[in-house]
Amino acid sequence: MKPNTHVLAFVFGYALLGGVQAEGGSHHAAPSYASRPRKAQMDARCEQSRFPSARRWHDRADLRAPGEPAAHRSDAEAVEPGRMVIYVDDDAALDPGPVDPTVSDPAEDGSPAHPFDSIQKALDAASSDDEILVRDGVYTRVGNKDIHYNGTTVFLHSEHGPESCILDLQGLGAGFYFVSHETPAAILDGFTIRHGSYAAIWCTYSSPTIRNCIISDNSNYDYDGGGISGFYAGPTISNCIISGNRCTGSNEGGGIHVFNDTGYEVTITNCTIAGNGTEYRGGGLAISSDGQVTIRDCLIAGNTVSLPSSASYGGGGIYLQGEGNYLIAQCTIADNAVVCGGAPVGFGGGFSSTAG
Ligand SMILES: [Ca+2]
Ligand SMILES: [Ca+2]
Repeated sequence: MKPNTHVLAFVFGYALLGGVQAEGGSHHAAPSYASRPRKAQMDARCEQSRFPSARRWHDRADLRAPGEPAAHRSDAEAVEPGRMVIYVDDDAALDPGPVDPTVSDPAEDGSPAHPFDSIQKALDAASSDDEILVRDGVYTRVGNKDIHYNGTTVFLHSEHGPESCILDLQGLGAGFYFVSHETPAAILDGFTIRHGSYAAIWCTYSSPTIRNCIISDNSNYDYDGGGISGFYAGPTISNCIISGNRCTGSNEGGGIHVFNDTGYEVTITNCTIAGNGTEYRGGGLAISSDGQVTIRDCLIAGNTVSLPSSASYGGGGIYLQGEGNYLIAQCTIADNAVVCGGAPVGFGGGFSSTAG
């Protein structure tokens, strides 16, 4: 990261009503979770596998050719037969402690009949190319928070989307940690993650794919990024709602914060980033990048920088800095604010940038 010598190159928006509407007009499609008609396929594969143990049911060496990009995995239909599917459910029929991952089916092995009752157990049992399917329900407590991907490229997804599969962090900790050099092939798909006290998702030296998620009402009192916090990270975030998250003190990026260097690529598409806040800068999102940053087809609205003093920090909606290449296209940036004591102050209600 080169030191940024630019002095407020340009400022868009208004103190109270951010008015920037970037190229392409006001198009915004509400995020939706596309139902995927593949349960029958997966069940058939599971029957074939018969789940003899919690690990290593198949030789999966043939799943992907060497060097083949993992992008095809965004198409669930492209998941090849033989991929191991590991099931998670914390109120399955044989679970003696529903919604309590510390009281488990003694025969739990990740099979449809004996699913794990925490997501971490499934990840610990998974190989990189495995798929983890999380049944409907509310997930709490150990193993269903502070979850580590372990450097795998697991495709972890809910069965019916974020409205039906909720990680409630109960004000203690974070949801997911991508801290083991995960790549975009590590996919998190279709969860609500709420009430975290240490952001919902951390990406450190990692660049996962996060899609079809609702990340709401999380906070971060210790670091940047109330909802998603990225440090030397290049996450791909799509079809997500990031709302009601906040960080306090001198931390920036109420909804999303990413800091990175050259070589990283941040992509945020078709997301709603609304009602997030900070006391510093970047109420909705704050990005400091020397890499490539693309923000496209997003609604960034109703985010706030609430300054404790009259110091001039900006970017109620977006705050950008760094030497990176930024593309913001087809986004609506509206009704963001920078306020102090309830009065509009600072600069860049909608959008503030010192990016070079
Ligand atoms: Ca249980
Ligand atoms: Ca369930």
